[in-house]
Amino acid sequence: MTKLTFPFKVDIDFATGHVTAPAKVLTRRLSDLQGLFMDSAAYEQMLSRENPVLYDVYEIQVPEEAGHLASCTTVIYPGKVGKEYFFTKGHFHTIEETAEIYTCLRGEGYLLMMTRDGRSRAIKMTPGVSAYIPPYWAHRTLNCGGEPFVFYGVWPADAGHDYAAILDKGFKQRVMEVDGKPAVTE
Ligand code: S6P
Ligand code: ZN
Repeated sequence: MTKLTFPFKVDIDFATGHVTAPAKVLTRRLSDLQGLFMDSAAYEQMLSRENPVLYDVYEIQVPEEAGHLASCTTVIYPGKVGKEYFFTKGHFHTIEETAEIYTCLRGEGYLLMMTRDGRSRAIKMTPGVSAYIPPYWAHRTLNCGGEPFVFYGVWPADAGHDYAAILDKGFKQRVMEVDGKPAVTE
């Protein structure tokens, strides 16, 4: 760290995930997740009609340097592409030795994790559940409920995002609606 940073606070609205300044909003729409959903025909059909927002990320701004902690809320809206619930792109951290903590504030979802050598884990997320993503585990979240799924994540600010492997090979697990209920499949 080079420069002294001063303490600050933000207010988080648990219902909407909105964060007061200093926060940056990143919006991901259906068109930003090309090639990631299993049912590509359902994806193309949906995209020909609409381009909904799948999730918003409200990132609390800190220097992207070792020593700082970055954090954000993510709000995944309810919906499906075919039978598969709306999810985030998913990523490894560029500095793979960095962990992350996700705490659910609202709604119902899953945190999916996998390693490059083929291990996988899924954690069900409901309000109050705080999940630990250890170093080396890629992570993706999804909303399997009928309301916005909101969680708060904290990670080393210099960790970075590596989306390449997920865009190339996808995620090991998927969560689909089967008989009206979410089912985790490999
Ligand atoms: C960052 C952290 C989250 C995600 C966000 C969106 O390390 O894991 O802020 O960036 O939930 O997911 P994604 O996969 O689109 O970046
Ligand atoms: Zn991350």
